[in-house]
Amino acid sequence: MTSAALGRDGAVAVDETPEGGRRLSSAERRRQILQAAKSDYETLRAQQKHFEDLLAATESEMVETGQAAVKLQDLQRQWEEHLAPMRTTDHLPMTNSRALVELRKAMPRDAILVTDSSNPANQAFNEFPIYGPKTNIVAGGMSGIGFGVPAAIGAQLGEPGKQVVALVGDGSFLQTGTELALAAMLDLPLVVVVLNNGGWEAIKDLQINLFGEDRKVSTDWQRGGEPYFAQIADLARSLGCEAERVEDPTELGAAVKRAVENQSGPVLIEAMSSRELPWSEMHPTGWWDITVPAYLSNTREEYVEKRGF
Ligand SMILES: Cc1ncc(C[n+]2csc(CCOP(=O)(O)OP(=O)(O)O)c2C)c(N)n1
Ligand SMILES: [Mg+2]
Repeated sequence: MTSAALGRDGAVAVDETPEGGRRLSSAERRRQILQAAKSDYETLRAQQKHFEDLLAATESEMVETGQAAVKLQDLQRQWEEHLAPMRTTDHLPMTNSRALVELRKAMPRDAILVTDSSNPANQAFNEFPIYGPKTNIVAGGMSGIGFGVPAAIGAQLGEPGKQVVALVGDGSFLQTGTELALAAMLDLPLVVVVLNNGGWEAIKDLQINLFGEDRKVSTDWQRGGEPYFAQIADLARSLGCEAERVEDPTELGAAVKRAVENQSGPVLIEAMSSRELPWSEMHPTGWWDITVPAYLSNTREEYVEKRGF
């Protein structure tokens, strides 16, 4: 018996078994396996198509019979119920959900909302009703902090007849907020609402939830052991904007209305918002895929379970 070999030139030596039966060369075996896999794949694709057709037929039946609308209304009701406690609370500092409710009530219906990144943007995405096309500009999946103010300046220049409102976190504002100098020079009647919670709260909450309370790093701004807050309204005034700070959520709507009425130049509202869990937590609607190291075994197990794969 000689052994089968695939030569460098691709030539295959075929062995004979002692009984004289022909043994397959490794290339032939590989070919057979690939052929079988291909045929399995084709069967699966055919089944997938079959189920897709069934699903589409069921969905259109649900739309035609009105069941889909009923289901959507029910989901919407559940969502509103879930949001209600954080939307209606008078807790100080105010929750983002409450701020969004007050902002929506005070903003003209056709105003353009420009969001930045982090919790203010993600919560607006999930919680803030948008009534018409082209009235919400977002940073998209890249979600780079600092998008909001420059994008809002562009939107206000592009749509001089509409009110543009930027909604920005303090950490995001500190990246590009100095561009308000340009808005002041151009007398743009832009409104900027900054939710100031003294830190990079979304990242802080992530650090706490995934790694533990003792693993906050640089996100919970402090100076001399005390919480640190940038004086955002003062900074805006120094650049030539009108500005006010609001601490009580019941006063936010009136402040936004004043800002919208003031068409002589940019107005900034600094709304002091929650920096501690659970008040600072956004309502999760998806999965932020941040790996938990194996040495945090309990947290990791929970993470893997919630991730679902
Ligand atoms: C350019 C860039 N750097 C870092 C990040 C990561 N990041 C996402 S949210 C966030 C914190 C933003 O803080 P803030 O705007 O104050 O919102 P908060 O989470 O406090 O509500 C950071 C640093 C990012 N999205 N983009
Ligand atoms: Mg912040």
